[in-house]
Amino acid sequence: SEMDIIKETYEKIKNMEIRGAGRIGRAAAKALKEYALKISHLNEEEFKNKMREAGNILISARPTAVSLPNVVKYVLKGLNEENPKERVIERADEFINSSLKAIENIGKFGANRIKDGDTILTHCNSEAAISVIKTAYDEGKDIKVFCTETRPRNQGYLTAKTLYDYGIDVTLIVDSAVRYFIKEIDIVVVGADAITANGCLVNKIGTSQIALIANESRVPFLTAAETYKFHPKTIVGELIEIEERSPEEVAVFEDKYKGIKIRNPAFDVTPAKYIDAIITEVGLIPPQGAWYIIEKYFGWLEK
Ligand code: RUB
Repeated sequence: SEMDIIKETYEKIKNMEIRGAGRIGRAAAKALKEYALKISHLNEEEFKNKMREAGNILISARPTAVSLPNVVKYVLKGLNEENPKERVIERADEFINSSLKAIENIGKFGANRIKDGDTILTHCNSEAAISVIKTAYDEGKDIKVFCTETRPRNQGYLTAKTLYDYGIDVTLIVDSAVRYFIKEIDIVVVGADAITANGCLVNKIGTSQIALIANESRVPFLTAAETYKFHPKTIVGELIEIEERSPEEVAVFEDKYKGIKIRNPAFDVTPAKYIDAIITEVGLIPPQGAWYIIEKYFGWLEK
């Protein structure tokens, strides 16, 4: 049916075939665009209702990465403009293009913080953080990168392979080895699933203990976050839901041990005080500047 593209994208995001906040956002924009093209024969009222319904389905795929509701809202804003059918398609393309451009700018700004000879630590698999690392490398800086495995889904393997393919000196470590190696690390750069109004970072589970370790060792901790990773509703006091995924991702025991409880939160919250800077496509900001970004890019008290 016409809805297939929405359902398929929903499934791929839910089962993490498509993952990482930026990729999730672009996949949702692309699905909305393709769906809009498929249902463009409907009358305007029906078209709008169907598009809103599709948006809600996509948003329900994963709860934490704010890129998902932010992009759906961005695209569907076109429904309230003249020529809504064309506008949603244009806005989907606008988002995709500007999000790719944002990654490029984040790379340039972030690379200014990487010095020749630096060893960088990253966690999980973030396009934005990888852009910073690749750009520093492209500038001719002699860099090394440590990647954590990122249990339970091991997204760190993806990062290690991507950087290795690019020609960068990469070392893979288990998540619990961060403190053991911190004295070899000059700077930490991670991505973001969401940034709150008070400058906290929501990112892959384990990020906050890395920030704590970096802070204790006076190693700068930076997060690379496009402006659409900022969470507008946190400005009115809304909290971000931390996704808890299936226990099977962590361990599967024989029946005798089924009573062992397993918890599997996918993300955690890093307090603003452990973050040296947030690298956005409009520049580096202190975590205290998060409120300003939300106010400027999402409008005060967004509905
Ligand atoms: C991915 C993750 C990434 C952010 C940012 O978690 O925590 O650090 O999404 O990624 P998951 P990007 O694998 O559970 O989706 O910079 O690519 O948007």
